[in-house]
Amino acid sequence: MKPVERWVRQMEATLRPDRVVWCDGSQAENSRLVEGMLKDGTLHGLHPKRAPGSYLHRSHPSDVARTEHLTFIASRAREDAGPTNNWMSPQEASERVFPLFDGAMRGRTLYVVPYVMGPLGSPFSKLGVEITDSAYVVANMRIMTRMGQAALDQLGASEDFVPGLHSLGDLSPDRRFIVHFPEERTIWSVGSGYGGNALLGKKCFALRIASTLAREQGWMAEHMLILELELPGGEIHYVAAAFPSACGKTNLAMLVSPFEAQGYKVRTVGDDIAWLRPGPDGRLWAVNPEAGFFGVVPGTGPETNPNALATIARDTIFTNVAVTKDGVPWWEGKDKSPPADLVDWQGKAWDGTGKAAHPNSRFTVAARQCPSMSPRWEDPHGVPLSAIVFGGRRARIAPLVFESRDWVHGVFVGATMGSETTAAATGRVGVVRRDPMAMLPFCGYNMGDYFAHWLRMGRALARPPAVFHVNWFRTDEHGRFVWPGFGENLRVLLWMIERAKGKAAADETPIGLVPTESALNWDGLGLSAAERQLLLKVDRSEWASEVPEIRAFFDRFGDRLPAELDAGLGALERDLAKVAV
Ligand code: OXD
Ligand code: MN
Repeated sequence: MKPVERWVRQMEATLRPDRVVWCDGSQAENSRLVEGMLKDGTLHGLHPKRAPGSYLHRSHPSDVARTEHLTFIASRAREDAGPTNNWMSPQEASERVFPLFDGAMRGRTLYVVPYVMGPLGSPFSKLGVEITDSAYVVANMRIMTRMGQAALDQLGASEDFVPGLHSLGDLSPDRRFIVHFPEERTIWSVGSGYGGNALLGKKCFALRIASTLAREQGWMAEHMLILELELPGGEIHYVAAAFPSACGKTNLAMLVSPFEAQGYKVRTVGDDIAWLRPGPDGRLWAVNPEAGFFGVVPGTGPETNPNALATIARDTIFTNVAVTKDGVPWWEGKDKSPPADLVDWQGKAWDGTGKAAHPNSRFTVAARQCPSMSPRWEDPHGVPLSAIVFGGRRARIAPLVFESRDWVHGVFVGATMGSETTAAATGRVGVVRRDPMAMLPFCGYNMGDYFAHWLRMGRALARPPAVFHVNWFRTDEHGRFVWPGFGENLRVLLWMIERAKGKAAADETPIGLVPTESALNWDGLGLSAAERQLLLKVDRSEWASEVPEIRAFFDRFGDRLPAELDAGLGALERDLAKVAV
């Protein structure tokens, strides 16, 4: 018996399903699943002409986002999970979590979902097998990964796969756990059908487990989009950018160039996860391990992201959006005025107050449907990076863009990133939290060790990408965003590429290199001089007021914090003080 068969047999004995189905990923299988879900109410059909091949799923109202407080790293030693992760001992997981799987699939079907993360046939791809009792999860995994027979063929009789056990359980948050065993490379998830908790290839494998594998094997698993930027004359650059959840990664990855006519083109490689490795040429190479997009729907409109709008025009699974009586999906930001006959995300007639679509409602759609995909998005070797960008959502403090002085300083900039929380995870929205490299909820091990790994990777790169920080979200005294964002973000990307090539002017500041006003193209934006200055301003006293909080954050890592980062904070503090006198 093959190792994967042995594991499925063992799990069957605990789960006790009525039926076992090995998924082949075919169209016929998907049609059967969809038919069943339409019958049992898991899916609702949508308008055959205005949303062809698309469906709506309404999740349980208590199961609409990632639940970080119920997400655990079950390493043998608590210190290996580190201070930013919830830790559960493997023993406690066996006693508290595993029993929730006992008989959990009685009366249900157990689906075996073999999948590949990364392009098929790429030397950097990895295999996973998810067991689930949710047909919705199967349908989503088919879009988000290379799922089915091809994965099973690639796996063969190998033991080298990440087993992931998922059951909806009773969907109660009291019995919901998402547990990762980094040493065993195993995932258990019970009590949630929500994407980030239940599609185990995504956050659980491609970030949390993959980050631990990457550290051992000398690569990196990051919460980053990857985009391709073509300059007039055909020169091509790739940029990877890390932003916390729901901060515009998908919009940036699918940016429509306002300067297309002049030969500046932007294409998409990935919108959420990047696996990075040093190449033989000393550069850092990036692969998107996913095959689809699981994106935030609200705010997706003709001005903000026309490429996403075109992508989701058909063959899309919508989760928790609103819908008209005749089945046209709708969400805040789709167009100016909501249709009259809307049913909200919970299936109730919408009275015009509150949100019609849930703020974390999602689309699941195949990447190949996106008109802006790069011809290299499935390149088995990936694409070489010219720049890495970190970004947060900050109403104050952070300027539009700055460049770090070198890789080590870039690691410091990433490690000290702060951002206001969003609806992508349950909990308060709009509170500033440290979210290093946008990996706070996704790093599968001690984040102090993760910083050390970043520093080590820099030493392995003869030609490292330049590292930047951006903030599209600075507001004025009336609380309005100053920077227009979306397509205009290209102007900032162009400054970065010029910097990476050793051109474009910048001013030294204590936090890094900020563009001189004339180095950025402001033409046609209609921004006043005061607005331009606000966007580029580095207010030393504001930054100084962040230092104690950053220090307290760093202190949590004790002796696992690399000395370079401690030194970086000391240098920042001294620089800020110097100018203040
Ligand atoms: C996501 C997230 O779903 O970051 O990508 O929450
Ligand atoms: Mn994400």
